[in-house]
Amino acid sequence: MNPSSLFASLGLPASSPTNGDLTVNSPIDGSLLAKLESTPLREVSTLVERAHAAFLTWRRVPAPRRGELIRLLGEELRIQKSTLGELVTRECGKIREEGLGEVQEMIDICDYAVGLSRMIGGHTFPSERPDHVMHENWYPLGVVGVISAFNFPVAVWAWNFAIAIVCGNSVVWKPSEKTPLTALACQEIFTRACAKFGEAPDGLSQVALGRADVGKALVDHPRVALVSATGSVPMGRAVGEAVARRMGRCLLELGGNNAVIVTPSVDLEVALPSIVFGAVGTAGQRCTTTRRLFVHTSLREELLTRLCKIFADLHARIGNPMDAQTLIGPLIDKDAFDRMQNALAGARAQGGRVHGGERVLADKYPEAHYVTPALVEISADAPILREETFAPILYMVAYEHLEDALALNNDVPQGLSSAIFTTDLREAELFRQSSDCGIANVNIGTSGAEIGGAFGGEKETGGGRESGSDSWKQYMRRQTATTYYGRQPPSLAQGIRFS
Ligand code: UN1
Repeated sequence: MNPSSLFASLGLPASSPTNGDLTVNSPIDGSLLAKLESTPLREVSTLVERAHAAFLTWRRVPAPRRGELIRLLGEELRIQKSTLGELVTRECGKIREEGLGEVQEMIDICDYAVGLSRMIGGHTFPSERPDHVMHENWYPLGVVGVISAFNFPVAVWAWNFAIAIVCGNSVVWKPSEKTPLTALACQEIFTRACAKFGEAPDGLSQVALGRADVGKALVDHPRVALVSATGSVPMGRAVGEAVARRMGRCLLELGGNNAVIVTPSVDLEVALPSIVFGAVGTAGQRCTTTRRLFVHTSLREELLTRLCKIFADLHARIGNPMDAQTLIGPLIDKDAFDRMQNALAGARAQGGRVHGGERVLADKYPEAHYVTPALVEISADAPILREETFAPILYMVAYEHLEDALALNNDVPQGLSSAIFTTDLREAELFRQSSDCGIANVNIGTSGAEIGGAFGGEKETGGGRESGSDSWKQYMRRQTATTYYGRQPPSLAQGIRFS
C-alpha cells in the first residue's frame, strides 16, 4: 500500500501534517513520513486530568464488561493486522513478518486480558479471631502512564494497555518520538473499538507525543499512579528516581545483554537457527537480542565457521523490510549506526576480531543505515561485553568449564534474558538455577517470548514484569479487608486484652 492509502485506512490524515516539530523519517529510505506536533508541555496535565476523570467512571464498570472493550479492541486489531503491521514496518523498519508478529502479540494480549477480566481477584485468609473474615481485594490504581520504545512501538503499549484497562485504569501513552504514527493509529483503532462498545468514558486512552520533556511531564504528574517505562537504562533511572521521589509506582523494562551458552551436548541443528534469529532478528534491536555467545572450546571452531557462513549468506537477505525475502532491515537511524560502529571499534581495541558489521546498500539508500551482522571473537574479560549496543553484534567467547559460562552469563549489569543449548538435563537445571535473568530458556533463544509469562528482568533491566502471569497485580492496588460479623464485642489480634 502506498503511505497515503495506508494512513487513510488506519484513520490517520491521508497527508499527515507537515508543519510540526516531530519529524518522522522512515528508516527504510529516510523518506519523510510525517511532521507531527509535540503535545505542549502544559497540555500533558490536561490529558492526565482527563484520563483521571475517565478512571473515576471506568473503575465502576464491572471488570468482565471492561474485558468486552478489550475483546473489541482485539477484533479491530485482527481487521487491521496487515495495515498496522505495515505501518510498524514503515515507521520502525522491522521486516514485514515481524511487523505482523508484533500486531499478533497485541491480539494475543487482548485475548489474555479478556480472560483476566474474569479472574483478577484476591484470596480469603483464615482469621485468628472468631467470627472474623479476612479478604484481599484488588482495586485499580488510577492513571497509568506508558512510555514505550521505538523497537516494539505497538506491542509493548498493548501489553500495558490491555491489562491496565481490564484492571479498571485509564492510560496516557508517550510513545517514542521515533514512532508516533503507529501510536496515533493504535489510538484510532481503540476509538473504533470504543464506538462499538458504546459506553467507554472519554479520555480512557490518551496519547502525548514528544520527546523526553513530554515524558518527564507525565512522569512527574502526581496523578499518574503507575509509570510503566520501556527503554534505555539512563531513561529508566531518571524515571525511577522521579517517580520514587513522589512515592509513585514504577514498572521498568530496560536494557538487556542477553547470553546464550552452548555446551558440548548441544544439538546444533536446534541451536543455530535460534542463535541466528536471536542475534540478527529485528536487526539486533530487541531488548531480548542475543548479544553474547559462550561456546565450549570443543565447539569453538565449528560454531565460528558455521556462524560466519550463515552471517555471510544473510548478506543477500539484507534490504527493504517490505520485501518478502528480506530478513534484516535497517537500523532505526544514523545514531544507531554510529553507536554500532563505535562498539565495533571498541571491540577491536580490546583485542576482538570482528567479522562483518559494515554498512551496505548506501548507494541505494544514502539516507538509511543497513548493516551486515557482526560476529566478534573476543576474550571473556573484554569490558565491551558488559555494554548493550542496540545493533546486530554477537560477541563470541570460548569457555572450558560450565561454571565459568554460568558466571559470565551473570557478569553484566543487565539481567533480562538468557538461554542454554544442551541435551543434558543436569546442565539445563544448573543453568536455570544460576541465571539471574528474568528469562532463562533451554534450547530456545533469548528473544521472542510469548505473552503468557511475565516479561522483564533483574538488575539494570529494572525489575518490572509485564504481560502474563500475575503481572496484572502491578496495575492494581492490594487491600486487606477484615470483617467481623459476630455479636460480642470484638476481640483484638495477638490476644491483646484492652478493657
Ligand atoms: C523488547 O524488545 O522491548 O521477547 C520487547 C521478545 C518480544 C518482546 C521484546 N516478545 O523478543
